[in-house]
Amino acid sequence: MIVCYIGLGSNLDDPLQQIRSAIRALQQLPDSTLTKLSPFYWSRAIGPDGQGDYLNGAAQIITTLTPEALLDQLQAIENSQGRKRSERWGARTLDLDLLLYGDETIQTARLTVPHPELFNRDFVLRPLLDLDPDICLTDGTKLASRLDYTPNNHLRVIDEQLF
Ligand code: ROI
Repeated sequence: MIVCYIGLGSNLDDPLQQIRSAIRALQQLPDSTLTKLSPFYWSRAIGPDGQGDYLNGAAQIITTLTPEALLDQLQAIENSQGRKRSERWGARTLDLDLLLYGDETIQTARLTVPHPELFNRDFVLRPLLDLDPDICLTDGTKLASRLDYTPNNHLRVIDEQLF
């Protein structure tokens, strides 16, 4: 069993409902168990102006799926919730990013793990650290040591119940 972390984000078509439905889908992933969910935050969009705020959080799962099989599952969930990949950095109904897959480093055409933007985004790092404050990369980098250096996207923890 491998411990994995998945980033969730939505800023279109009722983000609260998008994330609720994504959580239900993650609970039903084959050969996997959803073990923890972070608090969720509203965050200012990185990308073209005029987008609404994003709802962001993270999930911990344990799985026997390979990284590619897990990615296929995550993309199927995104697609089933109407994900379109049109504009780069444009608004989106649902984004599910494979952030960490055990302590593996993966570099293929489809997949870069650890996620390349991990250190640049507080809306990814903050929820990840909520799940595990001691989390480290294989090279020994403590993720907690990087939070002060990420740009501020003005995270506000949400009041609503998601799960
Ligand atoms: N901005 C925020 N705040 N949260 C996201 O999840 C997010 N995802 C993206 C881009 C368009 C880069 N901007 C984002 O893919």
